[in-house]
Amino acid sequence: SSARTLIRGGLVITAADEIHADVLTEDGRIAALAAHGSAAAESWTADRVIDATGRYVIPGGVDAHTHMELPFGGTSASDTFETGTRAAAWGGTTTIVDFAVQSVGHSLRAGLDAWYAKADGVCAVDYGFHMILSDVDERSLKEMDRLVEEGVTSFKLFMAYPGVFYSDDGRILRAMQRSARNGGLIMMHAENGIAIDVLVEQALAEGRTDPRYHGEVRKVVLEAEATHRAIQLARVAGAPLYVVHVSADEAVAEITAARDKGLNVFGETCPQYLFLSTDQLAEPDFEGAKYVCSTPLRPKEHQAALWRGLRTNDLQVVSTDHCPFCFTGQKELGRGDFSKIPNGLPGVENRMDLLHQAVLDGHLTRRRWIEIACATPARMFGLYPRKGTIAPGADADIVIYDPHAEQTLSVTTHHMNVDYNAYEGRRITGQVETVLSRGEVVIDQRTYTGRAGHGRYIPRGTCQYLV
Ligand code: DUC
Ligand code: ZN
Ligand code: ZN
Ligand code: ZN
Repeated sequence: SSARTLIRGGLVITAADEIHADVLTEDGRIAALAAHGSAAAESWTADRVIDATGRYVIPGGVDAHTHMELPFGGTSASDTFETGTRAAAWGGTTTIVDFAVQSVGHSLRAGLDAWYAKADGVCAVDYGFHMILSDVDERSLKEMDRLVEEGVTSFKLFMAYPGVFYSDDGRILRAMQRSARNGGLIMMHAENGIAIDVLVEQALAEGRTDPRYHGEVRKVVLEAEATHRAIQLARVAGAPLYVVHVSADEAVAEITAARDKGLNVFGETCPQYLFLSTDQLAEPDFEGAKYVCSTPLRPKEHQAALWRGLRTNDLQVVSTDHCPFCFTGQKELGRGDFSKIPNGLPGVENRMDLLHQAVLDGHLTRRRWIEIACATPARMFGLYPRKGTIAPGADADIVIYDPHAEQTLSVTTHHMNVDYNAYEGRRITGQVETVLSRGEVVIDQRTYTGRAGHGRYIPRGTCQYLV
C-alpha cells in the first residue's frame, strides 16, 4: 500500500461529527486528522494528495448482511465474492459481513471452511462471516463457542423455510441460551414459516401463482408474531437478539416495545423495504419476480414506520440482504409457481447512495446516514473502531463522496453481476467518487483500480452494545 495519502479539504462526516478536516493515512491506517488549514495539516507531506474540496469524506460502508454465491432453490446467488465485493467497492462499501451456511447433518466447521474457501483470494474489499445455523444439535452448540473465539461471533436462525434452514422454538431457545453464555449474537429471520407454507400450498392449489402472491401469503401478522416470539425466547434465555430485514410496521412495534422494556433487542431494515413496495411485486409479465425476497416487500404505508424507527433508534442498521438472482434463467424458475422463485434482491452497490438520497429527502441527518450504514453495523458486529469511522488508528477505509453529482441507477451502469437493477431509473443526487480500502485507492474518480485478492478476511469481536 502506498505509504502516505493526504485527503485534503473535504467535510469529514462520522456518526459523531461533521468537521472540515484533512485526513492523513499511513500504511493502510488513518494516521491523523486536523482542521483544514491548521498548521498541523499544512505541515503534512504525502506520496499522494487527494483533493476533496466540496466533497464528503466518510467511512467506508459496512454492509452486515450479504449472500454472495448463496445456494438457494436449486440455483446460486449470481454475485461471486469477486464480483460482489467489487460492486460493493463501486458503491462505497468497504466491508461486508456475509453468511456462511451450515448444511443439515454437517458441522459448522465444514460450512465455515467452505465459505472461507469461496472468498479466499478473490475479494476486492474486506469481509467477515456470520454463520447460519441449520441444524442446532449438541455438536453445533459446542461449535458455536469455538466460532465466537475464532471471530465468527453472530449466528442466524430461521423461523421460516421449513425443511431448509428452519429451526423450531426448542432449537432456537437452545442456541439463544448458548449465545447468552458465549457472547454470540443471535440474528433472527422472523417469519412464521410453518403457517406461511400452509398459505403457499392453498394459494397454489387455487391457481394464485403470480409473484404478487408471494407477498400475500407472507403476511405482516406472521412477521410480527415471529418477531414477538423470538423476543420472548431471547428473554427466557437472557440473550440479546438482532432481528434481520424488518419489513413491517407491526414488527417494528414489537421491537420498540421490547426496547422500551430495556431488552437488548436490535433491528435491521434494508433499502428494498424503505424504497420499494408491493407495487413492484405486482408488475405484469412476471417482472414482479425481480422483487421476490423474504421478508417480502410491503404496501407503501409500512415505510413510514421504518423511517421513524431509524430516526428513533428502534431500528439501528440498514444492510442490503444482497442476494441477487438473474431474471433470465433464475427468477424464471418460478414461472407458474411463485414459491419456486429464488428469494433475494441485489443492492450491495446501491445502499450508500439510496441512503444519501434519504438524507436529501429529509428522512435522516447526514450523521445518522453514516451511523446506520457504517458505525453501528461495525459496533454491532465487533468491527469498531477498525471499521465504521474515521479516527486515528482505524483502517483507512474512506469514501470521497460527491453530494452534488446526479446519477440514475441502472443495470446498464451498475457493477453487480445480475441482469436487472431493483431501482432501475431512480434518480439519485450524490455519488461515490473515490474509495480507499486500507489506504489503497480501489476506486479512483470512478475508475476501478482495485484487485481481486486485496480484500482480507477480518475476524470479528463480539457485539459492542452489550454491557
Ligand atoms: N431472504 C432472501 O430474500 N434471500 C435469501 C434468504 C432470505 O432469508
Ligand atoms: Zn487548504
Ligand atoms: Zn433472512
Ligand atoms: Zn439474508
